[in-house]
Amino acid sequence: MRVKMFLAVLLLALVTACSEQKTMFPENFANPGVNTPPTGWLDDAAYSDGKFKAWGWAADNEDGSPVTRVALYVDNKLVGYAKLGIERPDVAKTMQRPDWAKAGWQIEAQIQLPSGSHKASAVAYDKMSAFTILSCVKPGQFEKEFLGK
Ligand SMILES: [Ca+2]
Repeated sequence: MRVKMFLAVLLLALVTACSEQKTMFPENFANPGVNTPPTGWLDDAAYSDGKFKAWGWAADNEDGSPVTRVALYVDNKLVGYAKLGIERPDVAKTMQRPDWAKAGWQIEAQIQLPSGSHKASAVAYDKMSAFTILSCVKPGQFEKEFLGK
């Protein structure tokens, strides 16, 4: 119970720390003609048996969820686009946006990586092609390190 509470508070703190994205909401409600880029998170990335996996969530103030596209990069090279629309009731609840319940995304891609450290990053796009490089690990960090084998 305490762990769940801690995780909920941690998630809220991380989300709140995305102050640049968060402060856009009230402005946008006041100016419905203004489009804002998506928000979200690269939760984790891993590599095993020649398969790269990454997952997270992304949602858009105007479009809700899922977003239009999430592109994944490894060592700054595009490896593919994530499967979208995965259920994330935790995001909808924490962000108080029922229309963000399908914000989850994930990707599995067969790629060859040498052993050692690699960096994954994800970019989410909305219908207007506004985009956000998703934070990972902590707000403002845009690359998730993982090991190639
Ligand atoms: Ca938008």
